[in-house]
Amino acid sequence: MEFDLIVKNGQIVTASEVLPLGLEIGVKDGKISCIGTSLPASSSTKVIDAEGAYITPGGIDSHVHLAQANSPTGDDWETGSRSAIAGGTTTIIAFASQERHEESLMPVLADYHSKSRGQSYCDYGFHFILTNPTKEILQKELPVLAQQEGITSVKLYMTYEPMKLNDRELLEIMMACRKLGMTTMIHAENSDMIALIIEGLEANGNTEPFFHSIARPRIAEDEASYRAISLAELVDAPILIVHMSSETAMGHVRKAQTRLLPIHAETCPHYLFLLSEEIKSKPHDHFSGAKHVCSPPLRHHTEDLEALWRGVANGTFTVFSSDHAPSKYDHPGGKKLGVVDGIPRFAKIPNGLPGVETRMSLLFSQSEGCLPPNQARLGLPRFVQLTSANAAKMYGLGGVKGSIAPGYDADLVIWHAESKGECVISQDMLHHGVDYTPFEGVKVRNWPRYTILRGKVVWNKDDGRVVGEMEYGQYLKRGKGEVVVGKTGGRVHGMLEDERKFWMQ
Ligand code: DUC
Ligand code: ZN
Ligand code: ZN
Ligand code: ZN
Repeated sequence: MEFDLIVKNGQIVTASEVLPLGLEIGVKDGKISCIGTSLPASSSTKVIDAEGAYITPGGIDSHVHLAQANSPTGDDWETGSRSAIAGGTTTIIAFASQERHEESLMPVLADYHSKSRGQSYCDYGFHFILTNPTKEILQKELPVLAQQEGITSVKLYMTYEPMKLNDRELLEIMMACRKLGMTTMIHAENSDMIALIIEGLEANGNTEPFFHSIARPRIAEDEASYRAISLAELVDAPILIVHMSSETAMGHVRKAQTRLLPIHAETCPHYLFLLSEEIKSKPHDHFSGAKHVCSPPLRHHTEDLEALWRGVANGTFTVFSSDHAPSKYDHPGGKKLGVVDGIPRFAKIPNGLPGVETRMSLLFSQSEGCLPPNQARLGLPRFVQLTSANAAKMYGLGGVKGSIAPGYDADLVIWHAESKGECVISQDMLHHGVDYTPFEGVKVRNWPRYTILRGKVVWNKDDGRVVGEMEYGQYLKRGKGEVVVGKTGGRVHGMLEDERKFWMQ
């Protein structure tokens, strides 16, 4: 066998183990063809010496917003996917988003394909955001998406006036998805609680950015998460609750998992590293809190962060995604979104933070890859589960992405050995298209030295630059998702299973 690439002298990490130092990865035609020792290099084989560093699967970021109509100043595919590979992410799953008035998903999908085709540095797929789930869409179009387009997941909103769905709609979609082996992702916040509070805040003139975190209290997430779990249980559907930030809501997920319900959860870097303190006005920039406005909002106390870190370590969270949802802070002409007639209005600030590039490094820095076991927040296999392996399984990329084993795509992150990768995150080092990072000043203990996508080096930190090409990223037709936690169809509770047969279509 003649290899295109051999990566030697590294320590391979998978979702289940850390392999002994010195195993070599042989790559042919973009795939890992073998893992062994003393692999033969020919004159045309590229050899990379990992210098004893850890090698993890290329990151899969399963929650990324690029070029959506509702965030006109955010990243396009070029800047967003470039940012991904510079941070060790080789696959993103972004959103194609239906607007309420749209009766068919097909033209929407065509539009999202045309914005991304030939314009991505990394491999990518789409989830569909459904806001108008007609019978036609559920019965005729979803099967086409799943079976022909490789789109096997949807995202649903329980909040935001233009997008929110009622419980009946959520149930209908969950049932349709269950039949097709699709995964239902849910943004869980109680819309009416939030609307009531916003009205009161505005009436009292409390409109500065910080009030965003008051407008969306934990209880709104707790209630909606519990409701989403109950709806899923009723119809025996696997779900994933996205961007979770609340300990109580996480506890609802944990309890459901203990009962073997297929309830999955996601959290994001900002909920583990940042507090609502960030949203307060700074003396030098009255509006700067807008840089940290996301939903659910950053929470108030370090105990909130600690609770989520426990969920990272103990298996409650299935995936750790960036929820990269960028909007520029400053706009040409000095205009800021969220300032209306010179007055800051938190309710008009676009929700979401950029983070696709910093996700891998932030979590790796807290793992046994950088810290002794008694100080680390998580082990290395858990790091791999959260940043790639579980997303691959859940979203139908199992066997292709998310592991370092023969037959898988050769998507790799080679980290720095020892402390050579330490750095302080700053806007100047990042590759996204927006004008700030919410993690400015956060110290990380390592940063990807090389990112390799299907056997090609696409990011080289030694050179300090992206070396991949924009046309190299491929669209991924995904298969059916696997239930990673719990199970469907089993006897998990009793009554509901017995009764469902009388009514479920
Ligand atoms: N939901 C997301 O998934 N991203 C950004 C904002 C939001 O509400
Ligand atoms: Zn959301
Ligand atoms: Zn002020
Ligand atoms: Zn999002």
